[in-house]
Amino acid sequence: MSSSVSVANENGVAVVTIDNPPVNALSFHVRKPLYDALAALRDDPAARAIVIVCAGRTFVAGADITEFGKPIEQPELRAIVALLETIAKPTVAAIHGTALGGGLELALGCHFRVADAGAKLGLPEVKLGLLPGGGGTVRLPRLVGALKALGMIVSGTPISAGEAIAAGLADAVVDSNLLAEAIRFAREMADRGGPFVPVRDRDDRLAETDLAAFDAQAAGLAKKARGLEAPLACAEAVRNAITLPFDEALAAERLLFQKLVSGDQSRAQRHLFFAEREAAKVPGKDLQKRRIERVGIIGAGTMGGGIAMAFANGSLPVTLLETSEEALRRGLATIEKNYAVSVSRGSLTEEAKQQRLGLFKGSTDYADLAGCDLIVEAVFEDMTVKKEVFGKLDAIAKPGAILATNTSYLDVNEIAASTSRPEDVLGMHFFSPANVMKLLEIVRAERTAPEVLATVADLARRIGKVAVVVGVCHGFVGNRMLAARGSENEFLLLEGATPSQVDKALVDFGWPMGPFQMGDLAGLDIGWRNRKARGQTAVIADTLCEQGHFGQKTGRGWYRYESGSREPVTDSEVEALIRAKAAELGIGQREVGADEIIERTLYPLVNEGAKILEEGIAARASDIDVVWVNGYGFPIGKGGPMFWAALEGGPRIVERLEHWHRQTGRPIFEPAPALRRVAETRAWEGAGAR
Ligand code: T1G
Repeated sequence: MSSSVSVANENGVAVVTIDNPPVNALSFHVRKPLYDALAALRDDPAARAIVIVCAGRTFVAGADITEFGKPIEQPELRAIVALLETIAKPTVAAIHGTALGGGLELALGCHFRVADAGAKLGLPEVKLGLLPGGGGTVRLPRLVGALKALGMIVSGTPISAGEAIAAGLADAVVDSNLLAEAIRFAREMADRGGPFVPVRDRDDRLAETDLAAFDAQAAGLAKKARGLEAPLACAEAVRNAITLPFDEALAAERLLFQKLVSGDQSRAQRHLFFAEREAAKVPGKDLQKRRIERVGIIGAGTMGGGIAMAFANGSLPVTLLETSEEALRRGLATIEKNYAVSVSRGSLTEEAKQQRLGLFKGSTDYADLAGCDLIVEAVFEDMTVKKEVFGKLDAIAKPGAILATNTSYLDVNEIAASTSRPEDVLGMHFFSPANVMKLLEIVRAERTAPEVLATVADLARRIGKVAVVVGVCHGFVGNRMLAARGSENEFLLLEGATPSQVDKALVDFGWPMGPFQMGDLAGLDIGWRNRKARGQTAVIADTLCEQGHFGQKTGRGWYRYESGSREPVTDSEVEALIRAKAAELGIGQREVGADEIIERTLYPLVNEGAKILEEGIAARASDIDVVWVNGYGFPIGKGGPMFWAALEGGPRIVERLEHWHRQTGRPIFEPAPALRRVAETRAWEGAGAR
């Protein structure tokens, strides 16, 4: 036996235990002994039945993602599943935790699946730009039907044990003693006697498929793929399960998998999987994380209310502080309305809504925050106001409480320095709506203690956020790079592009929407206020704001919006305004192509990321990718700006930046030294600060 796979015999039932922390991934050092053990047990008369179970916190959570892109060592998962299906005696998968990907495919190779009540079962490969490559696209439809399988595989969303038994994926669900119950189940099956039909030979659920309905659902899902190949391949593979004999469908799945796994999109999405986990790691040995059991939020406006909901959604009691009873009432009413909308949409039960609302306590007295372990301020974005708040917090917060500012731009060092406890101060930059957006920039000030960072990074996971530790500068990582991405927008318009041409170029690249539509959504007045505060101008946007056109909220901005509609409609008056401004400035008009738009928006984005790396504001290039994919909608199939830049090729980006620098003389196009280094080494690692 090996340390990863062991076999015991429980009165005639063989128990095969997989032990490969942390998630029992099907690494080669698991697959080989597992195959050998099953081959031996197949012919072992002392084993009347076989149970496969996992040690640790979860059943097999998938193939070992770190093995992709390297030569495959035999036996592959497919061979193990094929072997399982030659076993005549009953085989049972005992599932706890998350049976995902190759883990669920292993379980599908068994005759039966017994799941712990808290278990989840799913095929999330699409999130890695893949499809189930161990037979899942051909076996799952045979148990749950093609339409249910299509939804599970294209979404990648796991289902609960209860849903699994209702769908026909699990054969029993137990509340406790999973292994004992699975052994008992296996023994009962052996006593009952066979034959035991392997999943591959079960066609009953497939026979009922309405192919037209399947194709209609698949077409609807394809519309949401937004340039991603994996969702389409998933649907094709499941359709093959319906229309082709098993072995042909299995062979087709293999070909589709091989194409995806070697493609850039899957490499990009696998890069993001590990990048997200790296970004939340805080360097430092044995950091003593602090207990966070009660959170205080100052400010019940849009951000404060959203932040409060984010913590309540993570089951943390929240004290919400406002300056007046009226403001507090308004804030709490908005929170209740938001939860009510979720209930009406079916994404939250009424019971869960009441449970979460029960976690809120309102107050207008700072003294009520004295018991909080973490206090986050989300007051007006003004340094004087922030310092006043932190002065009060310094006076009332208990020793060891973590004090966080939600500022988007202000200097967290300056805020920390205004307290007697700078080591307990940091930034927690949420993105609006804070109860929805995944990204949380954890802003590390100069004196923030490492265990404070580690505590907040851990807390971020608890409330379902994707955390990235960033340094202090204007706009930290995301918003600083956003400014770089948008710095040429008006120049492009003045030279001849229209807002819809710029937006289309970026949407065709894979963004959910372009910068002008995004501006209308967020409100043009926000940028206008920021520009005025910094003494900056934008000839066209400022004019729109002076005319009171702030975007969707006023019905007009870069586009027009029919009442009640969010659909942007080209506004001829805006285009006339752009032409008039260009004429005033003596700027000649010309065709501006999509390639130029990408070069003048996304190459400065990458260049600013390179500067951020050099300055140590981000520890890794992959951290920057995590920020942009989770906070700004950078297409996941391109892996984030820095991963994409490596695909584009540093030399080409440098060459084009130099071209636009010569054309315009604007510093935004001056290639950063780190970018030049990447152009030489083709890798960001080591491109940071020397
Ligand atoms: N392979 C390798 N490492 C993995 C891994 C995997 N499948 N899953 C997790 N890890 C590492 C992770 O990088 C981290 O490492 C540690 O385990 C803890 O993970 C053939 C082709 C299971 C829900 O997509 O969704 O099967 O940072 O921090 O929050 O058809 O991990 O500690 O060094 O995420 O408790 C399909 C991916 C693979 C599941 C646990 N399976 N994993 O979440 O811990 S492809 C998946 C997860 C496949 C087959 C196909 C989550 C989790 P480190 P964690 P967690």
